[in-house]
Amino acid sequence: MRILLIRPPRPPKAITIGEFMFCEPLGLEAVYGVLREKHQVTILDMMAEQVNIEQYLREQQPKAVGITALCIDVNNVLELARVVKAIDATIPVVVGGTQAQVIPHAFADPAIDYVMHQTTKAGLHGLFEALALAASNKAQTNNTEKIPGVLAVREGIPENIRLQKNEYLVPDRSSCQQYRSQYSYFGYKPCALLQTSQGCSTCCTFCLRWRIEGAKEAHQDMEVIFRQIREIGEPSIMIIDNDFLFSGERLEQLCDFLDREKISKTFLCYGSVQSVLHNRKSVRRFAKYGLKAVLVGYESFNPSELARYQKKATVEDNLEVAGLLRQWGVDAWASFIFHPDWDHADFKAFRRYIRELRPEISSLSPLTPFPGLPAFQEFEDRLLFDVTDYEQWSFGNISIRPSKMSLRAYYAEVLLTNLQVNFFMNNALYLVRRFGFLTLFRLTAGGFRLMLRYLAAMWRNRELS
Ligand code: B12
Ligand code: SF4
Repeated sequence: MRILLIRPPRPPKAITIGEFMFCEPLGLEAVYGVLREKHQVTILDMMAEQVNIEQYLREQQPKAVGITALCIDVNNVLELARVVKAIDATIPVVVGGTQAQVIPHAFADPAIDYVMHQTTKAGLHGLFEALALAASNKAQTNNTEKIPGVLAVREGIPENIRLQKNEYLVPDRSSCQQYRSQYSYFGYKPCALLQTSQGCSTCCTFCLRWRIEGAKEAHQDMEVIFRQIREIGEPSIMIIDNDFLFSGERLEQLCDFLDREKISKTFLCYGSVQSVLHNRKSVRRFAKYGLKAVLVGYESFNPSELARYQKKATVEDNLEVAGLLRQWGVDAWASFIFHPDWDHADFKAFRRYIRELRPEISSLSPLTPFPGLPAFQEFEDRLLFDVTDYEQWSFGNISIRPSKMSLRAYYAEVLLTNLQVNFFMNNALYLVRRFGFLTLFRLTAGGFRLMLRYLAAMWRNRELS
């Protein structure tokens, strides 16, 4: 069967990091890797390629369409599904991805046929074989209720669906060959993504990762990872595990492999403060084998906030790790969360702290209490928009009414902090030295567009102030 898998275009209003970069659609590549065993599959990445979708569908004539979705994509997905149905109402539309997993109800729409809320190899084959059979018999598919992870929209989506972890599926990166030169991670372009484990046992109250991937780390066999590294053509790889520095033993195995096979690549990864402290020797060795930047989730400058988020590191640990990484020639990129209970003094203290920490790049997001997370209950009565206002749930938007100042004043503080960080602290000299002028220009332009989106959001929300 001819299957078209689509990543929707960037939503017009959402405040996202997409202003700076976007990466390969790893989930769709994983689905492709399974389905191409039995079907003819194509990926259309609408973040990378602008197409007239009606014309494209007429030319490609898919017999089934699969669309991947994050929360911010819901409206785009529904719109795409309606276009598919307008062209040929018999083409089944299947939605998968994070949003299908965490809020499948978002896709209870006549234009959607199936929602895959848990993705496994067996489920993918089960569903698409049933669809292929129905297409060849020109009949409706009736026998999907026993397929694991599949919800048939016409039968209604039950209220209390248990969130279940997806199977680790090896992505087929050749599926996006025509787009690969566009995928980047901050200044690293082209850059591939790699996942070596799932889950996180830290279970921070504001984070979806442990809900999506499980509250316990599940590591993939290193041989599976080595095979992928051998195949990746890009000079840079971003490892997307919650904390790739977690196991000294695995770091050593990776370094041995890179040494043995004489592979020279740049590696970026997420890493925790505690892992750097525990595995100093191995992290330092990894730096010699290509580790160039660690994205550290510092989250706050305030000890009581760190405890409330269930972060195990202290403010002092944060400073020590920033120093160690710098000493080893590894950039410490920082991510922080703006808490809705900050007052003007907190914002000032935060800007002071970040100057002391001196991260080469910082990403800042307002606390977002996504439905289903412990933080949601805590802030439910202070939400500024509805749960179904999907595009707003970008993790870049201010979603909780501030308690210590007006919304307008809070927006101004967020803007000022973003301005300082993006244009003064994410220092231009560093960006030019590391990546060259073009990248500086690309990231600065992204910073401007992000500012404009904040200003537009501020304007839209003016009546809430
Ligand atoms: C790496 C990552 C990024 C990277 C790379 C993303 C990219 N490809 O461009 C960067 C940093 C660029 C990024 C950006 C953003 N991200 Co992000 N990201 C992640 C992270 C850590 C891993 C995602 C991943 O690749 N997982 C591995 C793949 C294999 O899993 P998967 O996509 O879920 O796919 C599986 C199934 O869902 C299924 N599947 C996927 N698609 C389909 C389609 C069909 C038809 C079917 C049947 C099945 C299926 O197949 C796979 C099988 O295992 C997740 C957290 C997490 N652990 O999930 C957050 C996460 C997905 N991101 C999130 C968000 C909000 C964003 C941003 C909007 C943030 C912002 N403000 O800018 C942007 C939007 C980017 C965009 N539209 O592409 C949220 C999504 C919340 C939600 N409910 O949707 C998450 C969960 C993190 C969080 N904050 O909680 N992100
Ligand atoms: S913020 Fe990081 S440490 Fe906390 S649960 Fe999420 S992935 Fe784990």
